[in-house]
Amino acid sequence: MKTFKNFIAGKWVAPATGQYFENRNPADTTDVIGRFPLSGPEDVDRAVASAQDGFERWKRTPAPARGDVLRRVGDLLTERKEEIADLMTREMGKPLAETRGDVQEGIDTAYYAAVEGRRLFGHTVPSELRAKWAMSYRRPIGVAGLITPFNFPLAIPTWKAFPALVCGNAVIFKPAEDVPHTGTAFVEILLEAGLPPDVIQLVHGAGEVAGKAIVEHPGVALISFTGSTETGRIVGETCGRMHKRLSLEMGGKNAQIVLDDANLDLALEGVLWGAFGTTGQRCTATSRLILQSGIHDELLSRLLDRTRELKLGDGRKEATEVGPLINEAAREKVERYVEIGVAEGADLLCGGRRPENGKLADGYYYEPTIFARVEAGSRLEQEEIFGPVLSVIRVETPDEAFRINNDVKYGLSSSLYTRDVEVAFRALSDLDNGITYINAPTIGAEAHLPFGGVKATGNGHREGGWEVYEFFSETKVGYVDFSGRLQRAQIDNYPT
Ligand code: UN1
Repeated sequence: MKTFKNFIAGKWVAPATGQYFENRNPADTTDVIGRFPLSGPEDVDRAVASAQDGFERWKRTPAPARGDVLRRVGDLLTERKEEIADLMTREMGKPLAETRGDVQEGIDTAYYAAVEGRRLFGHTVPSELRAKWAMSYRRPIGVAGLITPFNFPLAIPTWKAFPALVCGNAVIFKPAEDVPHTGTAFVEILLEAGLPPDVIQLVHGAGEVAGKAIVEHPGVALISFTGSTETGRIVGETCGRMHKRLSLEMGGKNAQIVLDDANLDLALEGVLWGAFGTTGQRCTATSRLILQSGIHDELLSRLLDRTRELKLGDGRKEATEVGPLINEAAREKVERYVEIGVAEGADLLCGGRRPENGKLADGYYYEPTIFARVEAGSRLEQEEIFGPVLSVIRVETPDEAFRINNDVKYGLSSSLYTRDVEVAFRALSDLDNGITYINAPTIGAEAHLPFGGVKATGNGHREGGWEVYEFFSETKVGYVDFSGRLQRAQIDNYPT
């Protein structure tokens, strides 16, 4: 079995703990990918010390030159798209079409970041005094700790690492325990593209140990975390106490609303992709389908037919539409919620079980599941499941649909299918989410737009687009007075 290493202080090294964990293919648990380090605080200490050295040089490298490294990263990701997609599917399970999309999201983010190295805009504005300039500009912050989830093993690390690096920070990266192989491939590409070795440190391991050590390390100035709301709360408490800058991207309970006037063919394709793409393991997954009564029965019956036909299997086979869940704990969580749904009296109409008759027995498979007559306010309707379980809710009016959409603690994404332009624009203003799609599913964010949610989904920051550059840099203001005399702001220009 292959043993993988951390990348610390410019070298591939074994963990100080001497401990490792095994990484297996979720579609076939007899397929072992390798052993990866279970790092401890000592490994994190060494990584932080080296990253601090790296930061001192990297922050002086001109931003356009930092961007050039990211352009080469984009080129390498483009060349190796197929190879990385394949290793990502082997380790994470989603079908190749989706892992190719995951790599593409990384490529888009790289090229966006490369160009941003030539902008990193500040503002130059008039001063209220003569012969004086006033401007704002961006400075790097320090060592950034990036803690990422399993569901987008490449794209999410790139969302965080590329803007962090272009802004001039050094990075300590801890990928989720389920996807360390993709994390390793990512760091290899960064190094091959010419990133100075002490600017990137890769520390594998468990969230409660290695992740915690990164968050609690006084030498790490900022943390960007994507994961569960429960873990995010703990990370947030530590960062608050230690006065660290923190970006959180957490849970969702996203709804697709379909009104009576909608194009049902479109709405059907949308919900199949939104609910069962990535086996429902996206923070943007469609977990609730809110149907207006006039189309409820027809859309539900067509949805059941199509869902029963979805092809479950190994994501590396081109015909597969839905892959396995990431691990046994994820599958058991789905099973618990199915039990909760049944106990709450919702109608279990399809799925609700592991594949039967020994089919696909080597992987963490679970059949795409639909509950109808789900009550607004029930646990099934309120809590994040992170699996292929869709709850269908019947409503009479758009207002009722909007209220139910908003009446959950999360606020990541929402979707509305209608042909009524007035209702569509009302949804854009009234739905409490960071992203609202009209006539498109709840998933499908693009790299050059801000990504994130409101309420328990986040803490006000955004990834993607321009906004993330604000998170990874500090705004500084410079005033230059060339009048040759003392000019007092607020006083000299306003004679009494
Ligand atoms: C996530 O769900 O964790 O919009 C990220 C999407 C993807 C990113 C999702 N581009 O679904």
